[in-house]
Amino acid sequence: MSDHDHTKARYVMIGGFLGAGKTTAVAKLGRYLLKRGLRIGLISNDQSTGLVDTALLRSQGFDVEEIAGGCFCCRFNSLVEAANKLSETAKPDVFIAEPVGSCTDLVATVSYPLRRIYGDRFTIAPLSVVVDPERCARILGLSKGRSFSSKVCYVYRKQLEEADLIVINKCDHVAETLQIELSTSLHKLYPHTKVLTCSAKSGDGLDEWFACLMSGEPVSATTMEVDYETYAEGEALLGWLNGTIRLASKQLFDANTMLVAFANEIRSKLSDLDIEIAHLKMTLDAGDETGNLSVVSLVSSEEAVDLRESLHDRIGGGELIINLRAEAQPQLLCDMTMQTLDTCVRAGHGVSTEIVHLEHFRPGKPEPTHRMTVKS
Ligand SMILES: Nc1nc2c(ncn2[C@@H]2O[C@H](COP(=O)(O)OP(=O)(O)OP(=O)(O)O)[C@@H](O)[C@H]2O)c(=O)[nH]1
Ligand SMILES: [Mg+2]
Repeated sequence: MSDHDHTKARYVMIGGFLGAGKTTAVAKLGRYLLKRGLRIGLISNDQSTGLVDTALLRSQGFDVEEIAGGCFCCRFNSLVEAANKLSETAKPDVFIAEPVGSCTDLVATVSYPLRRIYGDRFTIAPLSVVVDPERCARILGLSKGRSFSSKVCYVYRKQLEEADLIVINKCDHVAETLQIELSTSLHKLYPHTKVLTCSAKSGDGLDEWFACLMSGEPVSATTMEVDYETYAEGEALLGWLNGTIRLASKQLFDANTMLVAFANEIRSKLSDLDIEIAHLKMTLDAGDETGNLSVVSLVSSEEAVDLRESLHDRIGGGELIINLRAEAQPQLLCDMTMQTLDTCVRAGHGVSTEIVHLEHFRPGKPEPTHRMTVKS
């Protein structure tokens, strides 16, 4: 921490594909910095509103500003406004920002512009790109299994290419042989990029990564070439569904079991249609004074559902947030999810449902506010 410039706030961006473990890492980094006496401000981001990540981080006691309705690069001014807003209240020493998981070209569209325009206020940390080892191994062709089509993989590879730090996450979950194989491949493909290995869940390897974030410099000697047509098409192959649904029941029910069953049913339906899930995440907030949530995640049609947080008691209702991103038509995702909600939650658990907010779409073509190259 000795290199930390106390006159300027540090801007840390934790990128990586959908479901890689960014939010889990953001929460860990937040706690790591708080323990060291630094003030932090968190910024979450999505193409739409009703965000699981914001709900999850707030439930853990963090102050979070949310930029909804577009990615950081396209809403650069909102990013600066969010930072200003946090500066008025929390006065952070460190901003931790999580960009949308289907976004790339963040160095040219966010890091450089921040440094050029607001260099008197921010120091920019190296850009981390977090990877899920199983997803990454499939995309690099090291292992078999359902993956995405080539244009989605283009976006994935561009994320890796621009990273200052590639962070192989979830090492508690995969065999060491896979970690080594992946690390060797990534070193070969991106020889100038530092490759780290960690588990955001267990905490292994995080100190080394976080120390790099606080003292390291961005590397990026050249600007990455990006074909914005392919990028836009790749991003738009992913369908997005964001829904907020009010649940109520005359009888108390076990929300944890219900959410897991609901997620399993969605997985099985999408799997039958040969659709790959990028990330299905849901929170159920009972709205009681404990602030506890039930949270589930599913990061591939081939993975198991992860109950990340549990409600301690049975509940009589609450607010369910659903964020689903998968390579499929948004309308299909929406119809299938609502139908499953109906059979699995309403009929299966005797819970009534009321839609508060529901939208499904494909992300629009990225049109960055700024795009600055090394030489500009
Ligand atoms: N086993 C294991 N699971 C992890 C680890 N880090 C994250 N996860 C799980 O991976 C899933 C996705 O984690 P998130 O932190 O929400 O991922 P994200 O990158 O923020 O996802 P998006 O915001 O949708 O792009 C959740 O089920 C997490 O519990 C890890 O180190 N080990
Ligand atoms: Mg996240």
